[in-house]
Amino acid sequence: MIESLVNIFSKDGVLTDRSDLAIWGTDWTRSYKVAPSAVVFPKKTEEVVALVRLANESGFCLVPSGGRTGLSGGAVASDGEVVVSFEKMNRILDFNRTDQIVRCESGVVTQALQEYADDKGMYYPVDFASSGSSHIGGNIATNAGGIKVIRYGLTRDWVLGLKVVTGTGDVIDCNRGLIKNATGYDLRHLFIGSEGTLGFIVEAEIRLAPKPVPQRVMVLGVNELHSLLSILETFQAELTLSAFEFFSDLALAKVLNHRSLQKPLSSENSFYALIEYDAKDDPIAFEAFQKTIDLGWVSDGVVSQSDAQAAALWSLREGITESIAPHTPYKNDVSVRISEVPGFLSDVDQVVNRRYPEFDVCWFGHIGDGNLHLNILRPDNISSEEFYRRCHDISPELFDLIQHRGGSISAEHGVGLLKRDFLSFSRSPAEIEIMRKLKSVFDPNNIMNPGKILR
Ligand code: 2HG
Ligand code: ZN
Repeated sequence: MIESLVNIFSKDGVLTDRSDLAIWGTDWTRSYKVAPSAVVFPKKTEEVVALVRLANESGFCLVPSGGRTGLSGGAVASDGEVVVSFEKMNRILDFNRTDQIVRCESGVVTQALQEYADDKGMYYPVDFASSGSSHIGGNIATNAGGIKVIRYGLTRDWVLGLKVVTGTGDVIDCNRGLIKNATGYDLRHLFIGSEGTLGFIVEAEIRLAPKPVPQRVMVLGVNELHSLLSILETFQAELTLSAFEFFSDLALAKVLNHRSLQKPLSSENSFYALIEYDAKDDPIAFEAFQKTIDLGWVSDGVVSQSDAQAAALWSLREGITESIAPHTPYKNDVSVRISEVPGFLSDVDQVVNRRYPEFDVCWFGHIGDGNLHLNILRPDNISSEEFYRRCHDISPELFDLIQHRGGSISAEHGVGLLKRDFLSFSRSPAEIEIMRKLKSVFDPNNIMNPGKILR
């Protein structure tokens, strides 16, 4: 197999050293066995096609790999697969100003796309803490969300075209940058969020937005979890928000310690809301702020006076994942519709207190999208394996609540390996059966990221 791979990618495009396999065979999850047999680095679509044909003929499996920042094990290779890294397919190919579309290869780093858009006087609004390393191909494969979804939507909303190599080695151009295209099934949307189980995304056409007006960031101290939604509604009633995030005092403490930062407020609060809005709306935002103080929902607040201060306030939220990483947390990325959030938060609070009494639980997330990140932190005296197993065993109780409220067990991180066995809490047997049939159409020999999403 290695010889055939070298024929396609030449010697320097195939890695088999144990240390390289350990790097490219995994993502940010740390709970799964990592055991690929090789890593390859295609430079063009033809090489991807040749690889897929070879894999079908020879019967080996492929795991697509982007920036490897995933949190659900979607890019983990545990069973002798060949990892296909797109980091050498990282060219931005062109920008059409009339269409406001940029065409790029899938290995372009999210931040590079954001900077390219900025250079062109435009804006790519999908943003998250891992923008500096995640790839646009990975974002598409997981339909990544992030911190601006409340205003700009998810990755799906910005993809106008996809070039894909399917699991059978066919190359298809989905939608070709069209805004309107009513010619039957939109295959583009099947690949968005498919986590590399149907084919390889090799190129994308991404719509850009006009540059936003200057933004302001406010951080508010909140004492009760259930006040968060009332605060959101108060602000949303008067102005358009670009973000509405929250984090708990434990999350804040971890970031302050990890990044050696100062507290944003002098008061102690159980929770914090981070709100971003157009700076020109300051008077309206200050009025809303006063209202939330008068109603007793907010105790204190701080507003950015400069871009640097706005970035400093954002780092309190964006630094959480890396700050808690040393605790190898068990991740939950769950969502319900907005109207269900208050009831859901109180349900979750009860489960957490009852089932995780000996674990610290770190609450944060995109509450404005109904999306909660619940990270259970591993105590030092429990091994990672034991901790993962215990949390996994408790998960169904949390997922029952989500099912009951019609929510999702994975809001934006994907199913991967972490949520695979729990898929039925969010998708019906009929849906799962259709998903299986779709998989067998695009990837009849099950060579594409096997074991992810579906067992
Ligand atoms: C975020 O919102 C990311 O910061 C990561 O989705 C969430 O670490 C997590 O659980
Ligand atoms: Zn998130």
